[in-house]
Amino acid sequence: MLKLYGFSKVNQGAHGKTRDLRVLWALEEMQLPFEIVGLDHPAKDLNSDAYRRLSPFEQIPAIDDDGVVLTESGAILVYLARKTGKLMPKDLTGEAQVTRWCFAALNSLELPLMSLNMIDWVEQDGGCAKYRAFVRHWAEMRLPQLDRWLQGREWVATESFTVADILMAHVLSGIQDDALLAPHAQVKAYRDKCFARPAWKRVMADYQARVEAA
Ligand SMILES: N[C@@H](CCC(=O)N[C@@H](CS)C(=O)NCC(=O)O)C(=O)O
Repeated sequence: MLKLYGFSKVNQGAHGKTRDLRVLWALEEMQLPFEIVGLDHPAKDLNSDAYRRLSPFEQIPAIDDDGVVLTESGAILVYLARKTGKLMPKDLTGEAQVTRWCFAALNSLELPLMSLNMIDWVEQDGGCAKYRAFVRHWAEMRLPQLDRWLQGREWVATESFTVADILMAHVLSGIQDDALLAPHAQVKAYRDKCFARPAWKRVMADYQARVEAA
């Protein structure tokens, strides 16, 4: 049985946003049976020798699928899609488009959006104003570009919902400043459409009931 290492307890700020949700969402969409191994972040469960052997950076998520051990949410989702034949086309061209948009989500979008959040987490007194303005401009460039790409498209990579949409929607959910997203109607509508999926709602309800906020 596939094991997913996810949080059983995590700090309040990260609760409901953690990357194990990407894998949980994919598993729910795919209706693939699995068991959750819950780790307590404040109790340092991620820093044990046993967990480090699975996850070199001591992070969530990780999977152990009968001996296939993987970390990195993007790699896990592509593996699950190939294993099940779901949420990704089976032909090389379709698979390449999905891979392209997985990388776009985790690199071109997540990097500036996450960097902006990090500045705001640590910087309360405006001391990094110049750096923050630079990073915000970086984030601001990507969103209209994505908005343009989404015009006339239902999903980001192919005509059907794929694992790339899970990653893209989850990355976009990290936007903390509504003003950043507001001008980009296509991106907002796309994000809302992804999170309206019944599989996501089931996953989130289970997460809220199961994962403790510290
Ligand atoms: N690139 C990794 C990032 C994983 C990651 O940042 N995980 C966070 C939770 S969302 C984590 O485990 N943080 C705990 C820590 O670093 O101590 C992925 O996409 O899976």
